[in-house]
Formats: sequence, C-alpha cells, structure tokens
Amino acid sequence: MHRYRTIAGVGAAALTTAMLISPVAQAAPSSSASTTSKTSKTTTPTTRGELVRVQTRHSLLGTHTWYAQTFHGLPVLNGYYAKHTDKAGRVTVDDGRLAVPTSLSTTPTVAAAAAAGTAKTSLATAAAKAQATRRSGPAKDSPAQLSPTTSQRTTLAVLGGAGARLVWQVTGTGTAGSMQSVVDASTGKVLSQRSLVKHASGTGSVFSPNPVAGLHDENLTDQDDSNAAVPARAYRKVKLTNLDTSGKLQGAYARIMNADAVTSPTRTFTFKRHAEGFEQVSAYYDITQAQLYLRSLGFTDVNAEPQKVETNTIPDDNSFYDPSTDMITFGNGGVDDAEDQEVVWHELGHAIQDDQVPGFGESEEGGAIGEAFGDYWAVTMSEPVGKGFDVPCVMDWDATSYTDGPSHCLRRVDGPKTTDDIDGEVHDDGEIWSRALWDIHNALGRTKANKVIIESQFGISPTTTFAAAAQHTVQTARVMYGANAAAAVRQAFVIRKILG
Ligand SMILES: [Ca+2]
Ligand SMILES: [Ca+2]
Ligand SMILES: [Ca+2]
Ligand SMILES: [Ca+2]
Ligand SMILES: [Zn+2]
Repeated sequence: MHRYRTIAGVGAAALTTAMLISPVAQAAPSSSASTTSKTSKTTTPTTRGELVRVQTRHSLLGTHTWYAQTFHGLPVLNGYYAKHTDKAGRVTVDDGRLAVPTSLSTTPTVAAAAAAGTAKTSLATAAAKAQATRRSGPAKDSPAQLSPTTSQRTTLAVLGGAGARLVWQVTGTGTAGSMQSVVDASTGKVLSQRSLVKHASGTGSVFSPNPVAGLHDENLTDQDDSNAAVPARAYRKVKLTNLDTSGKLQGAYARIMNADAVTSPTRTFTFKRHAEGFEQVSAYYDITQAQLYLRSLGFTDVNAEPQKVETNTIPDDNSFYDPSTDMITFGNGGVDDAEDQEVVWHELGHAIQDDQVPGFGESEEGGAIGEAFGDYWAVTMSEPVGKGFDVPCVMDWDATSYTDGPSHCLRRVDGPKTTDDIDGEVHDDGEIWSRALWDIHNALGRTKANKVIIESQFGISPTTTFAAAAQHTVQTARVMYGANAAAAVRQAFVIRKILG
C-alpha cells in the first residue's frame, strides 16, 4: 500500500522528525553491515549503532516491533530493524541497519542555519525550473513535487552505509507539503531532496447527495443536528482518495483547515452527522470527487490543487468562497451546510471559476453566471448519485431549514426565467443562466455538456455580459462538437432571451 513506512520519531530527542525507513523488499542483507568481524580487516571499523524502539503493532498473525537505528543518539537515515513475532512465538528479524564508521564525528562544521539556507535556495531553484517546464507542457497529474518552503526544521542525522557521513536533515513545509533535504554537515552540499508527501486512501461516511434526495423523503428535518433525525440508511460508506499520509483530511485536491480538524492514523473517518467530523469528511470527499470528475473529462488544470475548506466555522445559514484567500467556508445554520453535498458543490463552483479566470464574476451578469454555475455544478455532480430524485432541485436537504414543502429547494435549474426577469441580484438572475446550462445538459448529454461548459469558462471575462458569455459558449460547442451541438447550445440561450 505505501512504499515507505513513515515512523513518527519517539524516544530519542533526535528522532523528532518523521523518519523514513527503507522498503522491506530492499532490506540490506544482514551480512552487509557487519564488515567489522569477518571479511575485510583493512576497512575502518564500523558499528550498527543502537536501536530505539519506535512502535509495536499487533496484526492478525502476530506482533511487529519496529526500531530506529541510531548512532550516538542521532538517527541513522534509512536504517531500520524489525522484529516480527508470530502467534506461535516464532521470531523473524528484518535487519536493515547500515554501517557507520565508529570514528564518525557527530560535530557539524556547517551550522544548522547555513544548511537550512542552502536547502531552501536549492528547492526554490528546482521549483522555478519545474514551473518553467510546466508552462511549455501539460500539467502533471500530481501536485507539485517541489515548492518553496515556508517553515523549516533542521536536525542532525547520520547517513549510513557507503559514503556514511554526518548530515543535516532539513524538513521544509510549503504549499505542496513537506520536502526533505539532506545536507552534508561537513561540506554544506545538498545530497538529496524529495517530497515526503504520499497519497493514500481512507474510509468515510457521507450523505449522497443528501438525505432528502437519497431517501426520496421530503419530510426529513434537521432537529438541531441530531443523529436521530436521519435514518442510518441515508449514510453511504465511501473511499476517501488522494489523501496524504498525515492522518488528516488533507490531500491532493482538498484540505480541511478547521482548528478542530479530525485526525485518524488509520484514515477511518466514519462519523454520524452530529459529529464535527461529518461535515469535514463530506467537504473533503465532495471536493475530491468533483476534481476526479473534472480529470475524467480531461481537465487536469482546473483548480487542480488542495482546495482549502473549513466547515461549521460560522454560525450563519450561509457558505461562501473567498477568492482573496482561496478558501471555502461552510456555515452551520439550519442543516449544517456541508452535510448537503449540493452546498459543497455550489461553493466549489465558485472556486473552479475563480481558478479558471482571475476575478471571475466582477460584473453583475458575470456574478449571476457564477451563481448559476454553482447551482448547475451541484446538480450535475449530484445526478449520478441522486437516483433520479427531482434532479433540478438544488440543495434539497439544506433547504428543509428555510423552505416550506412539499419539495425543498434553495433554487432550481429548470425555472422559467428569461432576461425579462433580470432584477440585478446575482442569485435571482443566475436562474436565467442556470436554466440555459440545464437545457444544454439535456441537449448534449452530461459529458459533452460539461466539457463545453467548463471549457468555455476559460474564455469568459470577469466583466462579461450574458450575451458575450453565451456567444463564447456557442462557439466552444462548435469547435468541440460541430454545428449541431452549437445550434442546440445557441437555442438554449435564445429561449432565455440571452441571444436573439
Ligand atoms: Ca452535522
Ligand atoms: Ca482554489
Ligand atoms: Ca444550512
Ligand atoms: Ca438535488
Ligand atoms: Zn454562490
């Protein structure tokens, strides 16, 4: 599952940074390190240092105790030692210790600050180079492996094996996660740099897309966030993908920023709705699913980053995307907003557009297109999981707190408005545009419609008018799918009196 085992250092003070242990498959043969005894008498005397117990894990078949190799209290990078004991008491040792010359000095000649400075400069250079390469080619399907760091920790360590030496291990954290640099503590030379970020998956519970649509039940109510208000069958167990290995809800495409962010070393996040973690899981999952969907359509550079998000941090029955901080905030008024996937997808719609076009939606009609796309995005993302229940209804669950029945919708994407109904309020006027998007969806089908809609948004200016954006969408459909598709898209805007 994970190529490397990451061990959070315990015991020795020197083991405060995450320490990476070599893959078991590449374990050094136990003879390789014992050069002192049998083979050569001419080599420098070496030691395999002292072992510090890191952890013991109990599995179905036995127990597994992992040790870190140390030398005079310093961690030996990539050295490891494991003792596996099966149920019958049989012990197997996996010895990956590396030879360290007994004479190796543990006093650096290069100061910690100098090593940290060198590591930072080197990373910045590499990041700039990667950025330049990226401009001339397609974006890679992975988060940036190199990014300038914003904070650093520097600890002394020993590099074992051939070329053993004293090193500074510099762990810098930046926007793409942590980078580890190894700097020679005698020469100041950068020996290696790599990202510590790995991707993993976990398990979570979500509503899908929400209890009303999921259970086809318009009579459900919030009941003050009580677990009892929603039947167990409304929950769906889902795989949380693209997580890093921090045990937090953060990964390649979403990052929960809450002060009370939940953690799970086993990446198991199965909460009921009353728990704060439930909304965090929902936000993480929904945003990641949307990004995976965009990628399945071929868009690898649309908000392709860990989108920052916080849940239940404001008491209002409101949520918003803030372009100045690139953060989505979900309120907990009424039904907690992030319980309803359609609220999450609506806000994500703003983040998507803002990523496509800086300052998207500065004009009133541009702002209306923003609200329209958020509603449409909620509906089209919801469609495959909503089991056909009143698909054009937006936020069926959240809306139970503020709408009378029988059906509960914040808004709909199949309304009758045209430009005759423009009132200057972006959400109201958004219903004109979202209906056009919905008609395009029905004319071209989900996949083609969404490709056209997302593609066209790259070319919509922040100060657009409905008419200019519509013309551009028609043109995009023509380029992508030909005259018939263009005619269908055009017709959708003609009915709304956006185009004549
Ligand atoms: Ca809740
Ligand atoms: Ca973003
Ligand atoms: Ca709410
Ligand atoms: Ca819905
Ligand atoms: Zn909005």
